[in-house]
Amino acid sequence: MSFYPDAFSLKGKVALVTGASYGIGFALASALAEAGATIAFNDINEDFLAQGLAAYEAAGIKAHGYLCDVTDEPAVQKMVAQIEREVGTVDILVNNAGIIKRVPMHEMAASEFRQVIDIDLTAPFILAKAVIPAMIAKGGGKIINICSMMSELGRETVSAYAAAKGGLKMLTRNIASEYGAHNIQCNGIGPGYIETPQTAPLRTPGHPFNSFILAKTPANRWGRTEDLKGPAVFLASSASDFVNGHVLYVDGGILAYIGKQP
Ligand code: NAP
Ligand code: GCO
Repeated sequence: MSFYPDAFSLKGKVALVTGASYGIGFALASALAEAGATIAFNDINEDFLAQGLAAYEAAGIKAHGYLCDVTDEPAVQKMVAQIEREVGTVDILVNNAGIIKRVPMHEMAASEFRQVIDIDLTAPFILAKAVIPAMIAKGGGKIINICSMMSELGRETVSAYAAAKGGLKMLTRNIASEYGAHNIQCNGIGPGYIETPQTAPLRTPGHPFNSFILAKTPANRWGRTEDLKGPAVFLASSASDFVNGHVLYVDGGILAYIGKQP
């Protein structure tokens, strides 16, 4: 096998991308499909699932869609078993589904905090637990957890999200540690500030956060979901077989930069 492009090929692989009807998940799944993977994805909302299937079809991708709440362990185990029957064993898991609640911590209800932790941290555990046994039996696999700037930094109003994404970084490292011997590589992608529905409230014209982020980003722009495609294919492919427990930040340089002088 020549190194390039074979090492980056995902031909014959099955990828499960959670929460991938649109946004970052859709872009990641599309990239994996373009590299040859067969795509399975889920959504918690039937209408969004249908819209996602139509969007994949419009992009020339035959994706397999499943209605599933990633926090519901029995439902996740049932979905993974259905994927194994209908598509094949999951070779690549991308834990993308996630939410954020922007509330000052002292005003946040514990139930809101728990909901963010449940979706952004407990669910990646549930999904990884569901796919790892078959990956071990198959001789290996890839798990990619979608982390965040908040895996490294805090800011006002995102306490639950930062706690979850910080935990997700350590869950990534622990899965890498516990299953590396089974040829399972678990890594993270830490997107910077990306133009998606999740950040739309921060990008309204004149919103002070918009100029703030541009001043904190050496690239002087918001990220686009396309910026995440190459890192995803790399971490899903055999080109990264000796990369394990790493979080690849795709942030335009935010974490390296003190910020533009006012
Ligand atoms: P988004 O536009 O809000 O999409 C999130 C997706 O997750 C939606 O498809 C949503 O489905 C799904 N989802 C939420 N809860 C779910 C559940 N319980 N079960 C199944 N699916 C569920 O978010 P995004 O901006 O694309 O972000 C995707 C991931 O990247 C998240 O983990 C986010 O934390 C992370 N991230 C985003 C940015 C950014 O700047 N956008 C930066 C760093 C990291 P519904 O639409 O049906 O609710
Ligand atoms: C926020 C944003 C961020 C991004 C992303 C940054 O309110 O600060 O939503 O959290 O979503 O996680 O990496």
